[in-house]
Amino acid sequence: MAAEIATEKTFVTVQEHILTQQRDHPTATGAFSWLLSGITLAARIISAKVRRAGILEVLGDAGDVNVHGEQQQKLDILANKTIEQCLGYRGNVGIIASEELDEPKVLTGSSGKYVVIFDPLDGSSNIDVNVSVGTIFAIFERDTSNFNGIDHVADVLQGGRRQVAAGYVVYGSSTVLTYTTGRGVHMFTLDPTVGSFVLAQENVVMPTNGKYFSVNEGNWNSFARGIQEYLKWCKTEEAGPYSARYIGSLVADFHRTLLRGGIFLYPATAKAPQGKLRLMYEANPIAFLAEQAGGIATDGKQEILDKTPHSLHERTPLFVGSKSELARLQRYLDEWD
Ligand code: AFP
Repeated sequence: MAAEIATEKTFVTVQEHILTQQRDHPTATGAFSWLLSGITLAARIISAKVRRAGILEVLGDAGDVNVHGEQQQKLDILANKTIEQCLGYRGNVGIIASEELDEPKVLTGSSGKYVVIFDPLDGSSNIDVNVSVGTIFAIFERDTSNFNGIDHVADVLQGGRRQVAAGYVVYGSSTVLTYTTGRGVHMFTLDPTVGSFVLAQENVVMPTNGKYFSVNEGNWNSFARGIQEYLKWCKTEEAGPYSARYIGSLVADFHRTLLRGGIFLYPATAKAPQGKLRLMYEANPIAFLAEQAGGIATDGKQEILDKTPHSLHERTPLFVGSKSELARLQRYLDEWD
């Protein structure tokens, strides 16, 4: 009995999981696993910083310089730097691009075969009120075929279907990391006592339908008629009615949608006629995860993953969730177009 306990496997860390997944990959060299472990390291560091956000803020009240004589920085800038540093050491990340950087940044020369695009701290305006925030990332193989010799914007502008991995970290009541390399969606919880992400759920499947709709209804007046009619239907007896859930932090809203099903909508509005969310580091990675979990993401006209990007920071409407919900929404959009 004692021997059984000693050999029994009690948990799988994210590093082990990534290595196992890559081992089955015919051309794997280990470089990709090394890159992903850079992201998980950054996630642990950012998680620690987010957990101390209130404390850092108090220290910052003394002025711009804290009691240690250090310059106070906004948490999203710190998160950006953390990811940049963790990926910089890897040697195989050629270029990074992020919400916090105007232009893509070259980390290593031709040896860096990957491009990592990320939103370091999505929903950061929620930190002050202690609401969940997150990090979102998308990884591509570097494509220099469009390099114009001046900047690297063109060589990072790849369509969502070319992502080789994507994921997010939600800094919520616990810190959860979810990733895909195109072979299912896997979820890990950070065990703060040992500092490791431990496997919580393998091959996550989004429920085929769900009774939640998630949208900022403050923008109701500028929603297209099809969206309004769909949302009206969600509130009917025939629908259930559905329950409304909206956190205002994409990672947290998507995390719930992934686990519970339903639909998340951020349509075009008068204030954001192209939509508010960013294609390259919000919609694309979320769409890849949704598809791998059996859901779908569209902009109301086409699948997010089929969109051709035109600029690094471009915005898009985003509708993501259970396939049956998206199909119903599409019927309303088509009817009222
Ligand atoms: P912040 O990073 O400025 O907090 O924005 C968060 C976000 O990009 C995304 O995470 C939310 O889904 C969306 O904005 C919420 O936008 P509204 O406040 O307009 O509903």
